[in-house]
Amino acid sequence: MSKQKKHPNIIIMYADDLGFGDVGCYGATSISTPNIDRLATEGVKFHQGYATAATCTPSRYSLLTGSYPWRNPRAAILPGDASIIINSQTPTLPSMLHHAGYRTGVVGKWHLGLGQNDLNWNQEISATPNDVGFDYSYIMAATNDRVPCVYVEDHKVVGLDPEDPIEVTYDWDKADPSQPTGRHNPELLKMKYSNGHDASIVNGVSRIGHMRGGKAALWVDEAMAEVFAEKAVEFVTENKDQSFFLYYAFHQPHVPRIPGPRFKGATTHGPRGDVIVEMDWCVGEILDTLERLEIKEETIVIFSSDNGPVLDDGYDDQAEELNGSHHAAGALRGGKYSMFDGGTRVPFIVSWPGTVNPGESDALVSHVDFHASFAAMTGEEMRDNEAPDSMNVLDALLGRSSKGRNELVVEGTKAKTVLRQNEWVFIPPHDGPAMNVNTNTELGNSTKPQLYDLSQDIGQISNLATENVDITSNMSARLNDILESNLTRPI
Ligand SMILES: [Ca+2]
Repeated sequence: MSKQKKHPNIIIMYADDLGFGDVGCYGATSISTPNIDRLATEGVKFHQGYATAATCTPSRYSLLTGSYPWRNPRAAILPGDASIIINSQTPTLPSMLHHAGYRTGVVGKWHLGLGQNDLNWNQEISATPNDVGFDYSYIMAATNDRVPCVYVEDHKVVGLDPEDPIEVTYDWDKADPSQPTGRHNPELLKMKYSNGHDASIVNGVSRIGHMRGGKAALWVDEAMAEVFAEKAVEFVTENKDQSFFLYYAFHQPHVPRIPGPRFKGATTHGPRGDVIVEMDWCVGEILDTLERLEIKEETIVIFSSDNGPVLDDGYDDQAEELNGSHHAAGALRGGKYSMFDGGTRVPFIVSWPGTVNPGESDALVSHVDFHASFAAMTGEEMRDNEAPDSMNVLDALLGRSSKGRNELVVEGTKAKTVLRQNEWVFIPPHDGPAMNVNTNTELGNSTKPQLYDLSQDIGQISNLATENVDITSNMSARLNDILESNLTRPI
C-alpha cells in the first residue's frame, strides 16, 4: 500500500433489483457479465449474502447506518420529494470511515430523502448525502421512475436554469393540468407503463409524480450509465493517493429500463437483460480504472444488490415475455417485495486482490455488517448507539473464516419481518395477499407460521413448522425479542 494510505480503499457497487441468479458467476447463462465474473474470480463469492429488506429504501438505510430498517418507521419506499430519513447526528458507514481518514463519496441512486421538510429544488438543498457522512455526492434523488428527473451534486441540482424553476408534487390534484401525463397522453410515450407510472412524461417515459420546469437539468435515461460511471471514475482518480470510500449505486436493472444505444439488443431478454449488461460495463469501468491507476491491490471492491429481482415492475418492457428460461432469482423462491429468500438473498462478492484469497463462502453475511466490520478493520471505536445491528464479520468478508453471523432479520414490504437462524428461516403469520398480482411475485404472506430448512430446501418448498413446533415457537419468541430490543450487536 502506498505510504500516504493508512487503510485500503473501499468501493461498494450496489445494483438495484438485481437477483441472485442474474449474473454469470451466479448461474445466468444468457446474460453476459464478464466484469462481475472477473470480480468473483478474484474475490470471495458469497452464497448467503443478504440485504436486510426486499425493497430499496430500507435496504439502503441498513447499508449506510448499520441499523435494521424497522427501527426507523420512515425507512420504507419513499416518494421522490421525501425529506431525508437519516438524522445528521446518526453515525453512518461514511461518517465512520470519514473519521478514520477516508475521503467519502456517493455516486448514483440515493432514495433516502433530501432536505428537512424544506425541500426546494431551486436553492441549496439543506440536507443531502453530504450531511450524513459523504464528502462528495452526485446522485439522483430517488429512483429513475420518480420525479424530479434531475441529478443533484452536493447541495444543488445540476444544470438548473434559475429562470425555469422546478416544481414537484406527488398529488394529482395539485399538478398543473396543462402538463402532459402518461395517463392522458399515451401517444407521447416511447415506453408504455403497465402499472402506476402514469404521471409526468420526461424523455418519452411517464413517471411516478408530477414535475414542471427544470428543462435544462432533465436527465436522459440512455446516458445515465455513462454519466454516473464518469463521476465514479473521476472520484476514484482524484482520490487515488489517499484512502477513499466510494458508494456507487447503480440505477440498473430498476425500471424504467432504458440502456444506452451500445447495449440495446445485448441480450435476448429485451431491456431488462440489456441494462444488466450495461451495468456490468459500469463495473468494468471501475475495475479498469483501479488497474490503470495501479491501486487494485489496495482497494476492497464489493458488489451486491439492494434487493431481489422483479420482471414486470410497472412498464411494458417485455421483461416477462422475453424472460425465456432465465432464473432471475436463481433457485430461490419469491423476488423483490417478498419475505421469501428471493427478496433479500443477493449476489455478494468481496474482492481485495493480493490480500483476499479467491474462493466461495457459505458464511451468513449482510450489508448491515459493513459498518462494524470496517470499523474493526480501521480501528474505529464504535459508540454504544452506533450501528446497532452491525456485526463484525470482517474475517468472513475477507475469506479468512467460514463463519459469519448466526442470525439475521430481513423484511419484505411493509416491514414484515422474518428471522433467519443458522439453516432455519421462520416467517411469522402475516396478513396480506399471497401474491403481488402486478409484479407476479410471491410475497410470503400466510395465515400459518412457516419454517424452512434452507440447507436442504433452498427453494422453500416444504413448510416444516408443524413438524418442528419447538424450533418454530423459539424462533417466534426470539424474533419478538429482537423487535423489542434497541440493538442486536454485542457491546
Ligand atoms: Ca431496489
